[in-house]
Amino acid sequence: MNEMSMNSKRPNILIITTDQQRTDSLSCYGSTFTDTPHLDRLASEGICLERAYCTNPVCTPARASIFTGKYVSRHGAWNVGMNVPEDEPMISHHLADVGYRTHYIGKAHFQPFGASPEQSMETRSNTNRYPEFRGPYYGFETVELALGHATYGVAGHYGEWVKSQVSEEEFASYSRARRLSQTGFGGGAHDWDIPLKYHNSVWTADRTIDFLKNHDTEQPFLLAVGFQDPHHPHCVPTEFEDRVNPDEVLLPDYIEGELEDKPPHFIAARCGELRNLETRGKFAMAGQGGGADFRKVSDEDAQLGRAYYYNMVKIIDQQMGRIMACLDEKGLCENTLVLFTTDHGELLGDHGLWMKGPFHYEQLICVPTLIRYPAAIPPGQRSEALFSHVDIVPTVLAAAGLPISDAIDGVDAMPMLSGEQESARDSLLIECVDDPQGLRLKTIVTDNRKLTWYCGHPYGELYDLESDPSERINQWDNPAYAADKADLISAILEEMEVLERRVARFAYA
Ligand SMILES: [Ca+2]
Repeated sequence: MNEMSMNSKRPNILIITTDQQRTDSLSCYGSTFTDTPHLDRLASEGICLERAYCTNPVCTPARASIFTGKYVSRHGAWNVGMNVPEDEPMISHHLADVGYRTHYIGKAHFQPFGASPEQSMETRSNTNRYPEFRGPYYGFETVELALGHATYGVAGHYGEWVKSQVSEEEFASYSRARRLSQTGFGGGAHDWDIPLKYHNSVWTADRTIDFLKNHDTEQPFLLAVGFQDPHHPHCVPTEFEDRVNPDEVLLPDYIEGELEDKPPHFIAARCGELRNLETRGKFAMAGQGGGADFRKVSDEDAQLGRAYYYNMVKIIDQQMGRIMACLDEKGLCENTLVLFTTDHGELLGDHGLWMKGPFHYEQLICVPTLIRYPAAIPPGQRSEALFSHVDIVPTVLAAAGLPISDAIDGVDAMPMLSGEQESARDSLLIECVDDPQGLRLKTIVTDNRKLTWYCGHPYGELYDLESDPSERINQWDNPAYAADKADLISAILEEMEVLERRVARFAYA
């Protein structure tokens, strides 16, 4: 088969990520207080994964795993504030090698927002780099990037476009929003006077539709789309109508005293005292910003902050409807694998904590993941099988008929997704290094257990997900769980052993 006819059979790949999205923000995951008809449709035409996990609770490491198929300890981008190593092959490199057109739209966060222009292509500094810079970037032939979030996220190609549409004064006003909450704690609600037509989610969909309409149908594509929302600050355009009713939104799931059997950074984060923590690293804890005393968040503020977060997802859902309508119109549904996920979740006050960080609760690490691929995945499926973000790359490579290198940590999950097999894996890892001299933790998740090991500390976490799905009771020191604890720690070791570097052996001696 020549390359052209080979390519006409290869599927298009559309990977869509959001930032910091919880499963309960989607009605297809059972939420009753919100309604996301377009993403529900995507789920109903493919598979809804109820136990898909990220590899790390913050942006850059989690995203690097999505695109490399490697765990954090292997790709090396262990936190935010650093660059994903440029010699790490991404799915973009693999697919470009066989003739795919590769493009990235929206939020990438492969390089830091707060660094200097010399250090980072995605810095907030005004570099005059955009819109001229168009790639290549991490194997993507071309890019149209959005940097940051909400009021500090009208930047990159997206920001330059908005700037070209409005007066200087108007543009400057988009960096401000009105806080409705009594206290500032990261998760509060804000009214934002940006017209919807200039909102980041709308721009992201506009650019995606433009790409889909204009791509050369003879060439398969890999299109990665990164929505900036619903990452805090929770800003909702004042003109947005179809809102979640704050009174119907659940209050945070928190029981007084539940953090007492947890490692010390849990209570320190709740009380806004992370700066005094013995394990504090060189920088403030990623995902907690300057820290806040979450004990001061009133029920009313919590509910409103949550409602605004869910509204941000509703805006994304509407834009997903436009993208899916374009796929329909262009006849691209059959031969396009659409994968929708997020980099990691959000605590939203559950367990007394907001945002994210080294707290590997389900709300933060179990992430919405929907996959539609009519060629192999029957419609209307739900699965409780474990799936890791490192499985995305090998699954896509297999769908494209390409070999999977041993350097990739994930597995081809297509036999599970297609219903041929019950499961793709028995366990998966979440690795977090807050600081190389401070907090370092590894979590292993199995069907019914979750264990977190903290390097250099006597404490740890062990949950029985069957009897205690809300992860309230830490069984680390419970003798009744000693055998489980030993098994799970050795399972972490076994997972890590295969990650060791080994050069090729080509002779006996
Ligand atoms: Ca993120």
